[in-house]
Amino acid sequence: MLRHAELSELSLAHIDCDAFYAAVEKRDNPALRDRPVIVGGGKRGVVSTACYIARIHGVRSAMPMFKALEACPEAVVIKPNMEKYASVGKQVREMMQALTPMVEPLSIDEAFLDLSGTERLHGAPPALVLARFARQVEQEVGISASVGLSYCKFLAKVASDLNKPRGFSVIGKAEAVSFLSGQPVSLIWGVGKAFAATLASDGLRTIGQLQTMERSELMRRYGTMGDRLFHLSRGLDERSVKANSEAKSVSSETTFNTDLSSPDDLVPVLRALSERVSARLKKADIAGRTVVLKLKTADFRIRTRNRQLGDPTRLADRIFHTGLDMLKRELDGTRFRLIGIGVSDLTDAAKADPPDLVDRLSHKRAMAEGAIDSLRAKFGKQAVETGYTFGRGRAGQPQRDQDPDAS
Ligand code: DCP
Ligand code: MG
Repeated sequence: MLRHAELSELSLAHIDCDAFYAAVEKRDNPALRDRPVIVGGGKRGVVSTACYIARIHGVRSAMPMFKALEACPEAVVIKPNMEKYASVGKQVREMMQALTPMVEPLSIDEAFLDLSGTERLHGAPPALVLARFARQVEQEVGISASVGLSYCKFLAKVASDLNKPRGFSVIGKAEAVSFLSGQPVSLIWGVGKAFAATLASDGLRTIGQLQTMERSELMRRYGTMGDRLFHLSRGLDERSVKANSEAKSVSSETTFNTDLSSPDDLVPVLRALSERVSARLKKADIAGRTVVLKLKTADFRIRTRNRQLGDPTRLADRIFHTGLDMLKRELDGTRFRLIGIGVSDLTDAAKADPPDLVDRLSHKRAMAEGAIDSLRAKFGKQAVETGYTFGRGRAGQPQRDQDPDAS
C-alpha cells in the first residue's frame, strides 16, 4: 500500500528493471534463484551486473571480475547474452508503450513515461497503472522492475533508485526540496566524479548547500552547469518526455573490445561509422541537420555532443569532419568503450548539401563522394577506401556494430 498526498497528481515516471541481465538469467534457470549470480567476463573481464544476493557481498557493475570473485567466491558467473537481453528489453518497452505513447527509453532496461492525461483511458491514476505494470512485468516477463513517480524527470529517476529491487517510490512537490537538501551533489544529473570533486574543493558536498546559493553566483562559477545546479537542487526540471527520439535520428555506433583513447584508433572508426550513416541516409533519401557524436567512457558515462549545420547533409565527409571536430575536444586521455556518430533533425534530401556550399572545398569533396558512391555501387564497398580507413583492414572498421536507433 502506498500513501502520498499528491498521489493522484503525479504522472511522470521512471521505470528501471532490477539487476537486469542477472534477472533474465535467473528467469531462464530457476536453479539459480537463490544463488549469487554475476553476469560479465569475456574479454573485458568486468562485471556487467550482479544480482542482489551477490550485491550483499559487495559485487558491483564495472568491477573487475577477479575482485568480484574475491568478494563472493561462491558466485555463479555467466557470460552475457546480449541478443537475449535486447529482446527482453524490447518486450518490456512494448508493454510500456501500451500504457502511453509518451515513452522515452534511456537504455536497454529503463525509460521515462509521461502518463499525464491517461487517467480516463486507464480508468485509474498513474500510480495505480504503474503498480499494475510492475506486477504485469513480473508475471509476463518473469523479471522485476522498480518505479519512481514524481512531477519531473530528475526526481522520477532518483525515486526509481530509492527502493530497489521491486521498489515503488514517490517524490512529490511538497517534499522535493527537503528530500534533496540532505543528498550528495553527485545525485544531480550531469554531476560526474570530476565535477563532484571540483564542487567538493569549493566546499560544496550536499544539494542543501547549493539550495542556499544565488543563481548568479552558481553561474559565475560553473557556467551553464551552474544554472543546472541552481534549478535541479530546488527540484525545478522542465525537461519533457521525448517519445520516439530514436526514430528521429540515423546513427551507427560500435563498442570496442578494449577501451581506446588515441586518435589513431578512434578516427578511422569514426570515419567508417560516418560512411555507414551516410549510406543509410542516401538509401532512404533523407538528410540530417544536426550531427551527434556519442561516446561512452570506460566507466560507462555517456557523452553526447551535437552540432547544427548550416544546411542538412547526407554526405559522409561532412558528417565525419563535424564529428571529428567534436571528437578532438574530448580526446584528453579519457578511455572510451564506445563511439557513435549520427544525424538528427531529419529532412528529405532535396534541401541537403546545396551545390553553392559556402566552402568550395566541401563542394569538391561532395563531388568526389558522389564519384566514390558510384564506384562502390559498381564494384562493391571495398573498392574505394579513404585515407582514414585505408590499409587498416578490420582495425579501421567497427568491431562490433550496434545500431540501436536505426530508423
Ligand atoms: N550494464 C553493464 N555495465 C555497467 C552497467 C550496466 O553492462 N557498468 C548492463 C547490465 C545491466 C544493464 O546494463 O543489467 C542495466 O543497467 P542498470 O544500471 O539498470 O543495472 P541493473 O539493471 O543491472 O541493476 P539495477 O537494479 O541497479 O538497475
Ligand atoms: Mg536496471
